[in-house]
Amino acid sequence: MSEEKNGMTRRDLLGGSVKIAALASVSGGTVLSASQAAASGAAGGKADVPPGQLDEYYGFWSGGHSGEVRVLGLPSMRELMRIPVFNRESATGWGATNESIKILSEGLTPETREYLKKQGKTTFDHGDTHHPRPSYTEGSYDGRYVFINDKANTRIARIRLDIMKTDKVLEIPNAHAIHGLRLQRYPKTGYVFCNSEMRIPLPNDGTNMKDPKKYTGIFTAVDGETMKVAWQVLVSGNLDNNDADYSGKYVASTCYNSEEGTTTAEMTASPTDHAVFFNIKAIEEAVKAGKATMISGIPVVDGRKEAKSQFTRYIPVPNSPHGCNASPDGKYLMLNGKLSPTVTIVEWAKLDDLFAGKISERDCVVGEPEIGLGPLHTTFDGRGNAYTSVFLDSQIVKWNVADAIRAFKGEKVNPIRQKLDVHYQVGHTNASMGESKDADGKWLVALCKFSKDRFLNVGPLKPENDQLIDISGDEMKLVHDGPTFAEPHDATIVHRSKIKPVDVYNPNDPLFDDLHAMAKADGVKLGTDSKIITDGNKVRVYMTSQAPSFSMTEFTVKKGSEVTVIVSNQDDVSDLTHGFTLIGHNVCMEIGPKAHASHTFRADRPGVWYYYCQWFCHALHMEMQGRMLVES
Ligand code: RUQ
Ligand code: CUA
Repeated sequence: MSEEKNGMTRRDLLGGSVKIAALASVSGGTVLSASQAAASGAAGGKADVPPGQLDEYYGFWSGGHSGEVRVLGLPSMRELMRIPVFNRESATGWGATNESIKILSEGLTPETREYLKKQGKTTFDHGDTHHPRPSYTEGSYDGRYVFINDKANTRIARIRLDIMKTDKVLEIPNAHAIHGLRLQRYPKTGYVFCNSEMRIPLPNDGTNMKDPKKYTGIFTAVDGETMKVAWQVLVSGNLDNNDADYSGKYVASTCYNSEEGTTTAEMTASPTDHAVFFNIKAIEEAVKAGKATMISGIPVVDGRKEAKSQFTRYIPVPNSPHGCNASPDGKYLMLNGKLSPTVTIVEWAKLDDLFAGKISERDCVVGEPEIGLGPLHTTFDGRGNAYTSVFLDSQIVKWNVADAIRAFKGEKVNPIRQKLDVHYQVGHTNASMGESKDADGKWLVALCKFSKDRFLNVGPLKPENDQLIDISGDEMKLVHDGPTFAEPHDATIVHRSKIKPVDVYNPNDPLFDDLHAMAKADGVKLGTDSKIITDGNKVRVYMTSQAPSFSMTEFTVKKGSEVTVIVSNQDDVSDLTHGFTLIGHNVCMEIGPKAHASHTFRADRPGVWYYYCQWFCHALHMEMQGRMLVES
């Protein structure tokens, strides 16, 4: 769209013939698709996005233990982008540039930073992402951010959707393994709710490890604007997934191991566990009144079962519930049984009476349909139907919520509408717009943990299988198999009208504040000047890039210098990213249009070292290079 706005596109730069060829392929593609659609029948045709056409939805995909987030287009299921988050990423230099190191390290606790420093590190090199959630205003996606958890190193991160880059990373103190992550929906995000999955002693400093009965779970609310922890609640049991209501009053978490054991046998001994419901206002008031205990500088209230507080209520749910999903009509919360074949339906509106002591916990349950073996997650079509992923049966089960509630009251109705086989062992499932009040019931993805025989064999490590299902009609139809690398747990599907990314960076974006300050102190006009500043042992090399050259094709430093290369991309053109790769020095970075990026390294190897642009930018891209001369 803004290709026009910028006047020139990468295709223009590459030459007119490419543009003509591209236009020809667009019209050719449209003709092809019409005939394909006719040939492939109702469901298949709709999933087909011909060459040159844009998808209708963005999909934000977790990358699991790859540590990243991926952006897919739906319904084509084409992978559009990878957003490095907790991982070290080669193409963009994420985790190595000064700007990304700052983002990855500034939110760590002092204790973690100290530990990493002793290992010669500034941050962790990996993460385990599960639940990507786009921010809300009044229950609708507002296109500002996506938030994501890191189970491996107890962190959360925020991705800015205008540039599709991570801008904040925060380690959660007092917690251990952030798994469940969901957002406040009303009035807006607002809080990012984070579940500590593992129970630990507090403080966790080696003094009180022996008795697991004294360990505790903890629930965290982070302010999504400031990315600072707002408050925490001590809880009983291991927190799993969570979700918030559509009124801003309550948030809930499923818990397994209410037994508080440490072995599998101990953890699954009891036929019932619970979901814990948090009263946001009661917690906020206690924190405001100074009634919270400060632990690691964070106000913490006691919401454990035995504390019988006004902060929490524990609703008993059959064995080890996992997924926790609020329905888009704002009325219900589905607690998925995992070891029980049931989904437990809680009505949010009953919680006022529960917290007031007028009714008991199980009075909030208005339905408990039997779905199949191993229900994990539920999503919605906005037409009153729920879709539950069933792990052991390898199925997506469509059921009607109103009928499930009638059946619970004793009426003879079967809420199950259809059971569709998926391939195989499905974890999360999510429908288009299904996590928001704008659920539109068009598409559903089933994120399968095993692909087995569905793809060409690539050795012992197989891809996962993300399947696309058309749910627009009465019957679910499987339309696409999508192999993915480790390991999308969850995905959120957002209509493209909600997301408005830019094409070119604002050169004065807060992301570049440190570079502007440094350049100012050096008397350099960032983005314009080419200058070498020598500051004792430190050398700062400021250069610009404009296709197809760097403003500096040679610079000389003394062996042992600590060199910082700062590159400012002057190209103001959509899709015109440059790179800076320095041979033999572990230096590689992306510099987007009008962006700045910097990398610091030690020049310890006398000789000639070439640097080059690694991002294809021009017919003379190969020639975009220069030399660093290191004097002995
Ligand atoms: S939760 S399926 Cu994080 Cu189910 Cu993975
Ligand atoms: Cu600049 Cu390739």
